[in-house]
Amino acid sequence: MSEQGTVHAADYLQRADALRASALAAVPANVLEVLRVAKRLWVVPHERPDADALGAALGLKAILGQRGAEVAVISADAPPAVYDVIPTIREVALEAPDWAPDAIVLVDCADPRRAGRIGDLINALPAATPRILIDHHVSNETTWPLAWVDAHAAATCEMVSLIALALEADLSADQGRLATTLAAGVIMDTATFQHGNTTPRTLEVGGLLLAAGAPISEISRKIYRSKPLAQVQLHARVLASLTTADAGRTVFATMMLADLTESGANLEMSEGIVDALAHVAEADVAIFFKEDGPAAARISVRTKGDGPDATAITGAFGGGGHARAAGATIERPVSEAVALVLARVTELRAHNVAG
Ligand SMILES: [Mn+2]
Repeated sequence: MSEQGTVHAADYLQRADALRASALAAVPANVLEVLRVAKRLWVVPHERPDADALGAALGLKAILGQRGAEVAVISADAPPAVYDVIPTIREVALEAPDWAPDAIVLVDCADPRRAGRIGDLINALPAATPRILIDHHVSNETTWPLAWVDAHAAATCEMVSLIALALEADLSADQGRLATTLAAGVIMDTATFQHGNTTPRTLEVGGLLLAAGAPISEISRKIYRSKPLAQVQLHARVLASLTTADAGRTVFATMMLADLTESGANLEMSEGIVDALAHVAEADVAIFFKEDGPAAARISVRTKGDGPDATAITGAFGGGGHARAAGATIERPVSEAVALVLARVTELRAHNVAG
């Protein structure tokens, strides 16, 4: 009987050997070569980083660290407290180190603009500094020559796990802490292997990380089923604003900044609300509107079944994401953003019927 959270060395080595050939086939050779030779790297997640961006960045730090490289993980925003589930989360820096990198790696996004103020630092580096991109977003249209974009990967952490195998790194290192770091991202982006983005390879990587010491069940509970009281109260308040449109096929809710202050919650505690909206069985589009100042709203969109492509909804407002989960920022007050986005969804539904 195997126990989660402990390293099962023989099982791990067998699984690593079984997956290595497909890892080597998947990771572009030019990306792998730069990762092999770089001695000092900056690894940068997108702004407002989630467990996949943080896990991928910190996982790469540990993997390249095994090869003797010095790696700084630099984030525009501090990691939300819920991601303390990642054992090395304190290694995230909010400022660049005093040394220049000989390569940078941008993870879980398409463009330095998504990395906020750290993206500006990347753009200011000498043009000769190699820039690597590792991402799984279908909306990624990068022109960087050193890019590995795999829209079939469930998570960037799935891709980084394959990079580890290709570089012959030990995913079971540090009593399973590295495996835990990468598993956090896979669990985040698949909702613990529940989303349709989960492939046989995702489960193989999950099995590999489990054998390497990741406590899958405990990570999932900490990310998805453990919340402070103020957060549950915030969710109750926001879900009370639930409204339907398009004859019930669209559900949406709004969160004003006053909802945060009055429930004693913070912005990161709104995580998960859009997924609760998506629970409505009769709806195939769920939209969560968050007030982001007097003239800005952030939207998170989930779609299912015959609902339109989520990136077709958010793309109209300069956003991006995946077919079933996407987001955007709209420079309008929430009430105007609601009207604009609902009109866009109705228009896409009409187009689907016509097309
Ligand atoms: Mn991701």
